[in-house]
Amino acid sequence: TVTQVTTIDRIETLILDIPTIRGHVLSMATMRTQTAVLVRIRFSDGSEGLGEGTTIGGLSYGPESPESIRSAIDTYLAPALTGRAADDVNGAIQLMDHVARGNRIAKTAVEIALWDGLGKRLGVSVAQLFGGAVHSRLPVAWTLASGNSDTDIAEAEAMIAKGRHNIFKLKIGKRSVAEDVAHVARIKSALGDAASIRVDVNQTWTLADARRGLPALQDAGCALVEQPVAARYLNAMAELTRAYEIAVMADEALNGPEDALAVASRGGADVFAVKIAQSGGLKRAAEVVAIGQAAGLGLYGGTMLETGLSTAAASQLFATVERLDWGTELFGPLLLTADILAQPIIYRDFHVEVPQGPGIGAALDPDKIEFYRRDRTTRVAA
Ligand code: MUC
Ligand code: MG
Repeated sequence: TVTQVTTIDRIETLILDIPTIRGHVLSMATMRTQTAVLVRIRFSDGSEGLGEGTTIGGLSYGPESPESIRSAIDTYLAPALTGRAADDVNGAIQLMDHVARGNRIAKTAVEIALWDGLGKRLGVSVAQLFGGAVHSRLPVAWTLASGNSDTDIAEAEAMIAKGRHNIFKLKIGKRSVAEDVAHVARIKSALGDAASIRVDVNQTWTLADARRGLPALQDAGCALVEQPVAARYLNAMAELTRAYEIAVMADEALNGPEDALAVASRGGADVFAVKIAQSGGLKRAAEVVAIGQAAGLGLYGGTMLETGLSTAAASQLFATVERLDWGTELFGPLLLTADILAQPIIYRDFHVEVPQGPGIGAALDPDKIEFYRRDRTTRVAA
């Protein structure tokens, strides 16, 4: 008998633009839509795998844009992978690193689809492929970023009352340090002990700003500050980590395991925000987790504000991590006006539930895909 090896037949991409439920005001951009690059891999045995890559605010967050993600996949990654053995995920990861430098989000979107396909063919979850889930649900934060303190307080109170979130990340860095600290202090004093308050500066402060900002945030009851200064200023990150009790979290500084090692060995953070896309995929994210664990750092499951698809993928990986001391922020689908999954991700009792079922545990709603796809209008007009 001849055993047919299942191969990668086709790798298809699609761009979706989905409006957010409100303006999401970050130091570098205000988001009114989120753009997701979807990947669908068709395998020779008829099985399929789904993946997704997103960034935040076009090219303002990092070096990849939705358009570059799509073109990296279509032009370089897909042709290299087509025809290869479907189950050889490690081989695909190595080949992608060989044919393309960087482009971590693009590689992640493809890698997720490979894991998803493998899990579906084997009838097991992606968490199982990573050794098995040790959690069925994960604590989940919400980001307050309406741009207005009163709106943020009302939003947080509603979230607490609904039992949806009691961990809040405030986006700061757009206004002066003094104004930002006053904003954080107002929100913390309104919510009190009912909420854990953290901030994300998204690299905006100088070291001098941060030297004033961190102790003031600490006095205001803020528990953690994420990426206060530019990612490359590891000396400054290390100084801030040593100097104050408030926890310092590395986010943009963590582009994969090599960065994780550099940040950990330089003492550049108390906590790692682990993002599957910024890490360069689920496997690389697992390596970032391992380095954080080995260094005795706190861990947090980060997001690139993905739809339910990559939120499902991320939760599969984070479900395998023994301790996520700072929880997760896998709230991406809730910031969007539409969930593109046939069965939306479940948020309950201040947690996100890890989807069950084979692969990443997610299926698309075809009507939503049709409605939000970027090329819909051009196709209709043609
Ligand atoms: C970031 O920098 O952490 C995650 C949550 C959110 O609101 O924005 C992101 C990006
Ligand atoms: Mg961040």
